[in-house]
Amino acid sequence: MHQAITDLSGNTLFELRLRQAILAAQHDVKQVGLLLIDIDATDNFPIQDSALAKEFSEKIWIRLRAVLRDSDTIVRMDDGELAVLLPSVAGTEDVIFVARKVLSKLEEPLLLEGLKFDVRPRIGIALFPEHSSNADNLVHRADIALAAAKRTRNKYVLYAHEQNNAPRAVLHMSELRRAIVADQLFLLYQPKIDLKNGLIAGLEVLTRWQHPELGLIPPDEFIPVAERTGLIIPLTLWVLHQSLLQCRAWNDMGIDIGIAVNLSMWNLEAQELPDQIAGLTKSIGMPADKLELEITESAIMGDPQRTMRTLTLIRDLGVRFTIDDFGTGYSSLAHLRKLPVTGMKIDKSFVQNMESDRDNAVIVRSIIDLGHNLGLKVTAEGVETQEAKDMLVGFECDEAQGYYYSYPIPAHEIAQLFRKPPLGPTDCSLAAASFSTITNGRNETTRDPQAALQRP
Ligand code: G
Ligand code: G
Ligand code: MN
Repeated sequence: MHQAITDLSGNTLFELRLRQAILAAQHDVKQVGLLLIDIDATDNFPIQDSALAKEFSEKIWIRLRAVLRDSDTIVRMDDGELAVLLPSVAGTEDVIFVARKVLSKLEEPLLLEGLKFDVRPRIGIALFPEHSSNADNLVHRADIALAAAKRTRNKYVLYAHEQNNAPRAVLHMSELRRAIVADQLFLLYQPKIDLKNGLIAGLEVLTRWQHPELGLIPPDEFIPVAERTGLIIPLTLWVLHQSLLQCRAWNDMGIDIGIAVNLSMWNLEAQELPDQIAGLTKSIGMPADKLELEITESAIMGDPQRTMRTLTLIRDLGVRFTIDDFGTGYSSLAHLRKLPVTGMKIDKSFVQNMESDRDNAVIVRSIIDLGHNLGLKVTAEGVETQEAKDMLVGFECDEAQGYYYSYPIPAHEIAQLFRKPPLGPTDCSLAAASFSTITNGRNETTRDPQAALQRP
């Protein structure tokens, strides 16, 4: 089968099979499922080694065959992606089931010539006729879903019509309410690094929504819904509760670290928030100084007097405040001085391209000086490169956060970061150094999967 297919042009044969399947399904209540699979080149995979690459793709093929039915077609598309055609499925649940099966099979580490490689597949899913009424469009739809999977770093994404036109209009309040109750929300943590010693200084808590049909939804999409509908209040309490519990668990493991939770403007307008935070920290048994709250400039400017009262009450509990996305809002600097905040985070739009954009570098440097003159700790977010990091060190910035150090990652990976030698707080720049040796071709020394995990 492999031979027969690779001898033909993949895309042509696939088109034929797809049309056949669609014709058949038109006379049936069944649907046609399409999986587009992309296998991430793993960090240490020597792509130049064509013999090894060939063996790699053959092994992947064998794995796919092992979990699929004989009636399913696999094709390597011209752009290197693998397409799997499921000619007769009952609906989305069937296809997702197959996608999961494929993922868990493909994800087993692969041994080639005595070397172990991680396999990181991502799948885009589309169905006929649910997502498209013709073959061409179906492939395109699966491709859009695959792009979404890569973008959101989700293992699989089912095509949703809304992905075609950027903002998703269909997130409903009732669904979000259910999501909070039904544990569809989960938290990721992104380290903030102390630039003086390279150690993890704190963790920002970032919320994600795993929607049963739409896949992973980023906060940019559901937080506005939550704010419009008032659900931001229970959502934030859920986030605070879960992350404080997690923080407690880490502390019990000997990991001494604090968390930073994002708040919305609406949170600061709720009179109950100080009492709720006091209640949570007390019942969970976490000192309030392990909690930091990130608030945007616009949140504070909404109703300065009222928010000032709330901020002060919460600050008096021992909780710290940081101004988030600094530089994007319209804060009055005079007002800023009076706020009970201890830190500011420079918005990532200034930091991301500061190596090449002189204006941004000047802005970043000025914000750092401004922050220091106000007695604030300054954190740069969106640090993606070593050059940016080096510039920030030169500017005497206090902390850095960004993909250069780590993506937002699940709690268990945070614990592993801390478990790496030397014991105690993890040296993140050390993790970065061992990663770069991995990317320079085949790694002869010990490979550290945890170090590699944190970086693109
Ligand atoms: O993690 P990501 O880059 O997708 O976050 C996008 C935005 O969503 C950020 O501005 C972040 O502050 C915000 N965000 C993430 N989680 C939460 C949360 O739990 N509450 C609030 N209010 N905002 C959040
Ligand atoms: O607005 P706020 O600062 O809360 O946004 C934080 C979000 O920024 C995180 O959720 C994370 O997904 C995103 N982020 C963190 N580091 C980087 C980075 O280095 N580059 C980019 N593009 N986004 C980042
Ligand atoms: Mn933030």
